Amino acid sequence: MSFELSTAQKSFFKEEGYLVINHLLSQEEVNYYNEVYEGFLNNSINASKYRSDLSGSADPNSEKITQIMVPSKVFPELLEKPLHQKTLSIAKGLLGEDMDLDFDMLINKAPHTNTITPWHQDAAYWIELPDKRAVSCWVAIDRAFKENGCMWYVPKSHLQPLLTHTQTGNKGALKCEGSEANAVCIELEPGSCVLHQGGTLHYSRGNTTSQHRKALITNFRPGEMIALERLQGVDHTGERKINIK
Ligand SMILES: O=C(O)CCC(=O)C(=O)O
Repeated sequence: MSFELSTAQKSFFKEEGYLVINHLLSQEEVNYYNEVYEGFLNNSINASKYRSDLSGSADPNSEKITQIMVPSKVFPELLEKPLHQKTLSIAKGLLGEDMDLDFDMLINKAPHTNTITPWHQDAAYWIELPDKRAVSCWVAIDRAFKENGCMWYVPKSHLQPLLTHTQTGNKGALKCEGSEANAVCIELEPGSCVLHQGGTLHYSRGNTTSQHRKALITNFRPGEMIALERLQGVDHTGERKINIK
């Protein structure tokens, strides 16, 4: 399933560090992901060993930001479906034909949990690799807007060195300095997506609405780099390894 990008889109991603692609998925496709997502959230698809609360809360009865790593390991049919196929094609178009799926994840902000995802650069979560090309594709399954926690990016931040990160809460998310003042807010319709580079500084506000804010994220890097990660035992199944400077 190939997905063509224009030269302007490729240049924007390279220069700004992020790129919006509207209507990646049809409504029918979004319905499929909603159903599968519901299975993960209510545990009828059992991914409990890959599930944690990104908020760092120690209370298992009040999950605020549900993070489920590697959903396609538990439910492999996802790999053949349009989201994985189209985002792989986009990753190849942006960063080269050697891009491959490194990992995927579900991140849901439950209603009225009002918990931010702190400012961070994804590369802070990763081991040092000689080839740093990487792209995350954040696909909105629900409409994403300011009040339920859409993504915010600092343009061109991927061109700067990695910032100092610290860990929040009980094995919670990493965080660094960042501000909405120099960021852009990316509101998305269901089935639309935003891509970002490994060094792009980003964050999301908490969910103050009465609905879920579900996102399905795929992450790609060169096949050779994935092989190097696996040799070092890194498979993104949930263990938090920190690259703190
Ligand atoms: O969904 C969120 O709130 C954060 C997602 C994120 O940080 C990422 O996809 O890298």
